[in-house]
Amino acid sequence: MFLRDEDRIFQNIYGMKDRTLAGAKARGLWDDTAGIIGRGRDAILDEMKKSGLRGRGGAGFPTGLKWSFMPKESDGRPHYLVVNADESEPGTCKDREIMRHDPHTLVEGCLVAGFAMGAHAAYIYIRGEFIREREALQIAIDEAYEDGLLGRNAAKSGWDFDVYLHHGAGAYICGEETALLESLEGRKGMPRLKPPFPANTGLYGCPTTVNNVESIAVAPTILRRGADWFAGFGRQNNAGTKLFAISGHVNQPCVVEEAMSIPLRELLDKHCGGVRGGWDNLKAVIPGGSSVQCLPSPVCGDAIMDFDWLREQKSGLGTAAVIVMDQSTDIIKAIWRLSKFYKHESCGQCTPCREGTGWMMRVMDRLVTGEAEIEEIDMLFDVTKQVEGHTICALGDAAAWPIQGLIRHYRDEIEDRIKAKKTGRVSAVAAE
Ligand code: L3W
Ligand code: SF4
Repeated sequence: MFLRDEDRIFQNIYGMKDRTLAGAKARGLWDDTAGIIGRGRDAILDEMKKSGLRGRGGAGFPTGLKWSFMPKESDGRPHYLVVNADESEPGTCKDREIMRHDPHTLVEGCLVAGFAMGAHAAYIYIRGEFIREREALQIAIDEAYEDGLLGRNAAKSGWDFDVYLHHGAGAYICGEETALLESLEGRKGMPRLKPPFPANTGLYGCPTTVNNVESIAVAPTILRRGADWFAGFGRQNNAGTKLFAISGHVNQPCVVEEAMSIPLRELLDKHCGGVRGGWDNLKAVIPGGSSVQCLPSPVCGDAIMDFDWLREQKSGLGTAAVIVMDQSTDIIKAIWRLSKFYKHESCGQCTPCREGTGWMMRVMDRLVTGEAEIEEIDMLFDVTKQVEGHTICALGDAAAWPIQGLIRHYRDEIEDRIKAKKTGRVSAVAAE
């Protein structure tokens, strides 16, 4: 069964309705926010844990649990909520739609989440290229202040709360939570070692929770409609509704909110008009942004779009950006392009990533043109294993995993290209 319209949290994701405060209120947002806050911090944390919401930015960490890491007793340091709106994962454009068309879901979410973690301020760190989204969000923040929903005694809740918008400058690594904090503090965006986790030592050395836009924006509706309602969608440990951003070789690319654990095939057929040229024309799908292994077409037929099913396939839900590739795709070149991206975006701070991303890209250069030796395939796989798990942040893993997926599922294609090149059967594929 597909998600019913009335069960969609984002009622204006396509911008067909009024995105102003008046429109947001008409859709039920900001309805008795003071009442939600009046339940108290522990009750909100319990409800969020019970809902089963897992972080929507890529890692899938339980949101209620994360909020509960914030110290309960004050040691004099302010607490901060930081919203990661630096949406830069290739293929990912779901948070953009929230901020562009339904910004009050996020602004109200900041107040509710901020209260639950004892914060009086939220910083929203928005991707620098998101000019229109920044404008829409700032308008929503200004409207909320004018209406008494932010500031002193926000929404008449008795809680003082401010929201600040800060824009990035185009570095993918600033989407990594600790690099984001560095950047927010005015330094170069380079990840910090964890632990300490931000909940203990975050922004300006104070307790901080960094959450993805979608994770925060869904919170008020969960608290209004109840944890059981949200947990009723999806499978155990994979609860709720989820925004999927589907791009590539489908007839109608889109962003859509669906129930977690929807079969991939249903997602593509119902919302995207199916794969271009039909299901039999499918070659591969990257189901969770660029930082996971792809699924080859025989696996796609059974694919369930949630954290656990995709993890079992050594892939991942990541940001739920679904990149569909049909038979016309040069899969080696597609993955090579990602290698080039990660090489470019590595901050260079740790050796396995700085050197490894360069190594991987250079071998991928030769695989694309077929100029590599067969033995280099295993060597490349070995390099990915040297990078994976040996770096300060997840960018190293993210660079390694797509290549591992390529070798795992398309070794024959790589070998065929190398052999064909040696026998002069193919001309070199131009590397852009
Ligand atoms: C306190 C502990 N806090 C974990 C917190 C931690 C973080 C969250 C998840 O993201 C993923 C990667 C890709 N005490 C804690 C704790 N936390 N243990 O929980 O932490 P972690 O380390 O599992 O993941 P991460 O490094 O935050 C990496 C995915 O993100 N990815 C996606 C990028 C997405 C974009 C975008 O455009 N939206 O850039 C890229 O790699 O799948 O698994 O908050 O502090 N004991
Ligand atoms: Fe920087 Fe890469 Fe190390 Fe992350 S893994 S800290 S991006 S060098």
